[in-house]
Amino acid sequence: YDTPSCADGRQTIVHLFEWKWTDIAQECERFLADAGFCAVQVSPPMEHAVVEENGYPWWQRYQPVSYKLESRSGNRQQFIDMVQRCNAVGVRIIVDAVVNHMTGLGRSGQGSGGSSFNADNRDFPGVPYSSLDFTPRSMCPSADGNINNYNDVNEVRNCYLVGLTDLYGAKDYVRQMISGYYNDLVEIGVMGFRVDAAKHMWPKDLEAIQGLTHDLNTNAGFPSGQRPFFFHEVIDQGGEPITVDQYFSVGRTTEFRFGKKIAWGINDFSQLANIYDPGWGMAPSDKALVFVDNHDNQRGHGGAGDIITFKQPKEYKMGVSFSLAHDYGFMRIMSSYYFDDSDQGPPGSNNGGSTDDVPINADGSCGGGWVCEHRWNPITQMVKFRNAVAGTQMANWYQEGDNVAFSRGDKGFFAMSKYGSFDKTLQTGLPAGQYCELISHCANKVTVNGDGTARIIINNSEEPIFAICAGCDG
Ligand code: LAG
Ligand code: CA
Repeated sequence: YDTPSCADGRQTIVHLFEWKWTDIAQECERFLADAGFCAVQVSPPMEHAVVEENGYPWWQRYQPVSYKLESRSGNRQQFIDMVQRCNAVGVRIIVDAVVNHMTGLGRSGQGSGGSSFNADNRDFPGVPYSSLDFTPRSMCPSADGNINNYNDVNEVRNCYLVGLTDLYGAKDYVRQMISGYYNDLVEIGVMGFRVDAAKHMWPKDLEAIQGLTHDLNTNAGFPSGQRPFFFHEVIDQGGEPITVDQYFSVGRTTEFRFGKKIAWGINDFSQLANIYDPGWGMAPSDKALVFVDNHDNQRGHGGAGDIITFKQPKEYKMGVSFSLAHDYGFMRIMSSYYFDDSDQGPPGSNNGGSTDDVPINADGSCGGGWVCEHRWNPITQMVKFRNAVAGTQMANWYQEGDNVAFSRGDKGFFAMSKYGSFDKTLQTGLPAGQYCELISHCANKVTVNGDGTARIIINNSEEPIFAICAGCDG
């Protein structure tokens, strides 16, 4: 479950948070394929609650009503069309799977696909689930039924996460419904799953559900016998009994400590060494799904604090570029929309209507309130770098004050200077020759000498980043 089936050795996924299926299909064709992205993580595609009183927030999509593919991002036909068009250009789809729970208590009415439901009666006829399919209250040790004490594993996994009705994953029927949802998506041609709130599910239940899930669809271009890619959202920052290693048998885990270490390191470059800290319990590289920020912690929800986001563009470009140059983990890029309020849904959603399209400006940036970090120049360019250096290790580490540099085997060399002015001869580890600097799109050409050294010059205060790689033409 650990290995993403990327086309052509591609190394990076992008979360197109709250994008519509029609826009994602276009983005695969017009940008992501050429830019060398492996896959898109999409917002939860299942039918969800419609939360008018909070102005149709983004988080209504984390309250499932049924597994019908009818959501704010589009309908089933549009979802299928997106998967087929993205697969056709070698870009895969990863589904955000919300399977720990259904809607919040107190909620009833109709979901985004028209199914009725009543959470207090545990009645979700669109699946169908009844009261028999939810964790018995007697198994939850907390007084009010909610998760309050993160030191009690039974509480974290058997009680209500922020008041959300908790599915009973030990039950065969529940496992069949969830794997049925997965199999429908696999049949359509998706590559894998981000399992939402996996910390709140028992690993043995996840194992059973995944065991019932089919191999990837060969008609969608996947090799025969290939298992879906799974990564589990486990917020482990140390100090709690639930740790990422408990999930290694069922796939990768989100590594929230990575984003913190990047934020600290961008603040103080001397902390950029040893980003992977096994002593802190961080997942080993081949088990880690890494990201600088995600849709929760960028707006103060799960795992927030000490995080850099698009709201500090220069620091963010440095943090994501350094991460992409690094050899730790499988990397996800966040692609956001602008917001003032942490509940706020995507552009267009506040009127209850559908999400706005994503307009692309003449200069390649996005308009209409979409940030599109994945189209920011250094980020796009470093995605190419990561593909080019895949499989190599870091070497020739250099850090002095506000400057840092390192090589990736004999395939690439990266440097960064916090205030954008650097001029020094360093060992690059590269074969002699002329190289195109990637961030400048080859406006800067670099000569690597016979002994592997090169004069590294950075002179750009907004994008103070330097990268060269073998076979990269800018
Ligand atoms: C996750 N990780 O474990 C998601 O990444 C996170 O975004 C989800 O929470 C959470 N699990 C449940 O899927 C989000 C918001 C919550 C929101 C929840 C359900 O961060 O704030 O809760 O989705 O929509 C909301 C209200 C709560 C309320 C609850 C139930 O904010 O105040 O208690 O709904 O009605
Ligand atoms: Ca649970």
